[in-house]
Amino acid sequence: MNSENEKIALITGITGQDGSYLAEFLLGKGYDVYGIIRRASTFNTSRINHLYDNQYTHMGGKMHLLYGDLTDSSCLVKIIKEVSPREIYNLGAQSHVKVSFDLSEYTAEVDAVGTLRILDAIRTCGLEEKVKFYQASTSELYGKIQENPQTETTPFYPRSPYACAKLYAYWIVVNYREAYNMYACNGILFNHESPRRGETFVTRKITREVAKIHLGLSNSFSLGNLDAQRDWGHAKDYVEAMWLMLQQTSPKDYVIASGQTHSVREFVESAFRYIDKEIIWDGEGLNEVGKEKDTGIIRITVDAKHFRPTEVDLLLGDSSKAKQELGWRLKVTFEELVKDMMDSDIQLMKKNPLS
Ligand code: NDP
Ligand code: GDR
Repeated sequence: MNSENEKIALITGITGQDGSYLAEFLLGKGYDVYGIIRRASTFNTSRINHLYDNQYTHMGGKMHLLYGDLTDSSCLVKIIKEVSPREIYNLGAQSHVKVSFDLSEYTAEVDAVGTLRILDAIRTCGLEEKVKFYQASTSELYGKIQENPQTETTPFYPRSPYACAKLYAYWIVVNYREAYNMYACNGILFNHESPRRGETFVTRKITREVAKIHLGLSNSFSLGNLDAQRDWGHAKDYVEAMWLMLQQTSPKDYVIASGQTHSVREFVESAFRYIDKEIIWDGEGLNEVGKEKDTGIIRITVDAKHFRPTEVDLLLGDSSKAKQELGWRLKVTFEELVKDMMDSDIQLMKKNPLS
């Protein structure tokens, strides 16, 4: 099936933040999009329902969902054989850094061996010369920072089971590119967020909590390390970079980042500024508390349960290579990102205050 059409993409992790934006982007470019979804006890397609239920996409036969899992080699072979994609975007992962300390073996199964499984499935189907492969690599590879800002040549020093698994995935992509001449790229993406970001990542946790405070539904919440610094961009901008990497004449690895870094504390301040409140900070480490400047009613506490056994203190990426070779540009600024997430969470909380 599909052997003549060049615009066929297969996405693992289509139900996630990036998968949903990438599916939208590719459908907009006229692709047939196939997505692998996991069986779950409840619906897990809320981020893509608007695409799947849309008469111009699903009903037009452009969007297809198939059950599968990165831990199951035979299903990957079957899907790739059936779909015969021209581009594969491997976004599926156990993507939470802190959770990876609790689920270390599973994280390795999905994020490391899962990548190997999909590369081998491409070869088993004899498609290594036809398929272009994108791997969702990460700035977490840099971990304990060796140089600032980080580029494609900065040494890696992973600091979590998640990052160690992604390190294996990074190198197996490079190895298969060199060994089998496959068109396979690593996008080393720095943190990117959006209103569709999972609720347990720090930016979304903050925008949800500040939205509740704005609507009078809460007056406190807790965080972990306020000093961690991240290079945050908008997911919509970053999925375009994934596609651009697969449209080149030769496969390479690229850093995608905003080129600015902000602490978790600064993200909190920015979210409160959006609702016209100022937070003042007092104390240090586990004693640190943020309070609303005028009344002190709002309190943000630091709780040890959110700390990681090993932390990545600072990330700051340099995307010069992507700008020069891919023509990629960041469109959404840090302040616009916070605004987009705050607007969306305020609307969501108004509709469903218990969410
Ligand atoms: P999400 O956590 O939002 O989405 C992860 C996706 O992977 C979900 O669709 C999830 O399915 C799927 N998945 C999880 N386990 C499996 C499995 N065993 N088999 C198949 N699919 C599975 O992540 P993001 O969208 O934020 O990130 C996409 C990718 O990019 C990930 O690989 C992540 O590690 C990487 N990355 C993300 C960055 C970011 O800042 N967002 C930065 C750099 C890299 P389900 O919905 O069923 O749980
Ligand atoms: P990260 O994202 O680990 O960078 O991985 P996350 O938002 O989880 O943490 C960012 C930083 O915030 C600190 N932090 C907290 N984090 C969470 N989740 N919850 C808290 O309450 C909290 N308080 C402080 C963390 O310690 C950390 O320093 C994300 C994921 O999307 C990965 O899949 C991806 O590879 C990287 O980004 C790039």
